[in-house]
Amino acid sequence: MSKKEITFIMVKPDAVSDGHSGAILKRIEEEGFKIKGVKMIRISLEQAKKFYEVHSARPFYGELTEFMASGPSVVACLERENAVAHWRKVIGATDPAEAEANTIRKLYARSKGENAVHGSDSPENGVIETAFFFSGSELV
Ligand code: DAT
Ligand code: MG
Repeated sequence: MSKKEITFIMVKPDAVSDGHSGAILKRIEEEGFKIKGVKMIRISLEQAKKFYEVHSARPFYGELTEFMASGPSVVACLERENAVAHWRKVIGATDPAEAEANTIRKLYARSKGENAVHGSDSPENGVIETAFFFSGSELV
């Protein structure tokens, strides 16, 4: 039996602005995730730069961090068996043009840069990224 795991996810500013937050939260519940914490926030440019520091040498870093600070995002911590891998499967490839049918990015993303949602890439980062945006008392 595999153990429950947490992942950190975001509904990015494009999907919030395009009115997809509700559909994405519904999909989260349909996929069997427990929502341990959720809130809408406007990420600052400083937070975006720190969150995506691993990509700081990439040519799209400026565009990415400015986009993430451009409007409200929904941030959440989700729990499930294999939460990290399952969420990555549900969201699909980074570029919506390459994402499988019915994945969140295929359904809702605008482009590779404005791609609707984030998901942690490992269980370790699920914990680290959750702690970046949530205090203990904000998680159930
Ligand atoms: P993912 O979000 O699928 O984990 P990633 O970690 O490689 O993808 O990149 C983080 C974000 O950076 C991604 O969601 C969108 C943006 N990004 C990645 N590659 C890009 C590119 N070639 N052009 C523009 N934005 C890009
Ligand atoms: Mg990533």
